[in-house]
Amino acid sequence: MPAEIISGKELGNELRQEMKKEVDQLKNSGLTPHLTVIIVGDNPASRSYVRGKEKASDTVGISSEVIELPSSVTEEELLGLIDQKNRDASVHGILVQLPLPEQIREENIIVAIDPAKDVDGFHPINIGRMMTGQDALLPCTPYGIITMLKSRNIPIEGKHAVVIGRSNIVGKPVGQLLLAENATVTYCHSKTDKLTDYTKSADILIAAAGRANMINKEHLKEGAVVIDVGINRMEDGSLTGDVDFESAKEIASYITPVPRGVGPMTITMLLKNTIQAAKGLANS
Ligand code: L34
Repeated sequence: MPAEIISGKELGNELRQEMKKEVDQLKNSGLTPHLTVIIVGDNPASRSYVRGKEKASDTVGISSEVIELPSSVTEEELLGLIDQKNRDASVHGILVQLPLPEQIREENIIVAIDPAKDVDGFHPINIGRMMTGQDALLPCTPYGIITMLKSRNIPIEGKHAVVIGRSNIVGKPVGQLLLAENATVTYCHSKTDKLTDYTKSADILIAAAGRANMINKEHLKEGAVVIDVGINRMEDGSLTGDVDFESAKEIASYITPVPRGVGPMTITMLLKNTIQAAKGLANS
């Protein structure tokens, strides 16, 4: 039986409808969640994602502003802007779209954002809180992945979850969230020897390496749940995941597509975090 497809687009839209109701209520009580998105330079992919965030905010009634800075901006100037937004009580969420130009050290930017406004969940304070099981703003992509699994009541406890990729924004934190759900977690990465030995025993496989079609049915155990985080732009302009979808769906029990899989969930969880930050619950 071919795999069931988990559409992040559909699930995201359902969740956004619920969020709209909550935002309406907050607005009635005088609180309009506000998100500030900062984008540096003119990377077309970043522009497209930021436009998606702006549109999605609008749909649920979150007020948003996008601040565009030239690629020549200095670290000092960017830090100055962040400081201003940290102090502005009408701003509940601050997001600096990554990647940043070379002259700016990403880690300096991430730690400059007030952890209570860090709707990306990238600040070491939020990462530390997440890892120790405390209230935290969670990184959007990992949070979206867990939400997709839960939406289908996919068991996590006691299962072998294999994460391919160890980035700070996806691989590392998604492994931590799966661990918190009592999975047995294995991290694989570009230096892993005999990758298939690990993937073959995965009940849940998270492909977040950024290599187009690197996973196919030969890597999978029958009935595996396959979450594809890759967004690889092909020469013809189309988007492809890290998973060969047509091959993998023959053997998986559940699979996420690219596009319309994890990407829209990343944006949906950003909205959720912005509402959370506006309510002041996280990090309080
Ligand atoms: N600070 N930087 C910061 N926060 C983030 O959460 C991100 N990310 C990643 C890149 N840099 C970031 C995103 O927003 C990746 N990412 C992201 C968000 C949304 C989508 C993809 C990546 C998305 O909506 N993807 C659509 C296709 C969009 C298209 O056609 O270009 C999809 O259906 O997968």
